[in-house]
Amino acid sequence: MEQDLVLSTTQGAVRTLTLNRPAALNSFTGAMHKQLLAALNAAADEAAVRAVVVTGAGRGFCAGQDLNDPEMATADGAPPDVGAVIERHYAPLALRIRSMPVPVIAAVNGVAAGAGANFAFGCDLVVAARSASFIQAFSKIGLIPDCGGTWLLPRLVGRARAIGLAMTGDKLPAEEAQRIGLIWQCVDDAALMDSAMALATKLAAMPSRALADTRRALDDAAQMDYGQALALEARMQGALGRAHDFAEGAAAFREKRAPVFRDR
Ligand code: T3D
Repeated sequence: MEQDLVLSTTQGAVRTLTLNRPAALNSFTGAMHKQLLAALNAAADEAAVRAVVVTGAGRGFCAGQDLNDPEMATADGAPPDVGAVIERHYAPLALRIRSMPVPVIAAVNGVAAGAGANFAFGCDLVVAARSASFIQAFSKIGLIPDCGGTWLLPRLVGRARAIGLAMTGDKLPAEEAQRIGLIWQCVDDAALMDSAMALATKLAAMPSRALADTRRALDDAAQMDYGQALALEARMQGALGRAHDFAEGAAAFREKRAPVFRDR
């Protein structure tokens, strides 16, 4: 029987996905990648799901690639094709997170290392327990940041900090990660899941399509000059302006009532 390497629960409009290999700090195997991608696709396809929380079982969030995964072994003892593993698993995961039709919140309950850290940073908002930490572990084993790290880190914290974190591989405590703007919020350990759920519930009641387009506009604008970004805003705003949620939001404001959004 296939093991549940990713647990899926739903509370209201919030889907929580829990990485579930606690004995190996939820490090990624090929099998866990497949289950995670399937779970994200399922959440994306269900209209009733309006926010996703990802977290880890046990004391860790995710320790990156499982360095013992049989998928990394080659029959003749030759070096593994790490690039192929990235293309097969990490790039699709990073792109899936960034194209979700609803906000994705990482609730980082413990150490997030290597691709586990960059998987979290690729999410829309990162809430971390005070005891959690982030490690760009790649340099210690002769690799470069992956799972989007080379793109995400300098954009989140600037080149000086990005290269410092990536080259040293030093552990960055959650409080410091919040202080330098790498994550959204650091909270007491006991408050982690309540804080993440409160944030997810708030976002789930908001206009999902506009939130997903906000992510897309910020990502796309980062590659553009000012004029191109203004044109992008006009194009996207034009489409949103014709959609249900804008009419509903504006009507609800005028009528002094709570809006009911449905676009996705
Ligand atoms: O194909 C590719 O490789 C390309 C993709 C690369 C992406 C990457 O993510 S590369 C980076 C891979 N990750 C790492 O190098 C991190 C390795 N882990 C650590 O450095 C430490 O475990 C931590 C700093 C994350 C946590 O340290 P600590 O002292 O809290 O825990 P621990 O005792 O080291 O780990 C607990 C258990 O988890 C332990 O198992 P055991 O001895 O109790 O049976 C340990 O072996 C296991 N574990 C932790 N990380 C991994 C792992 N097992 C396999 N792979 C891991 N990455």
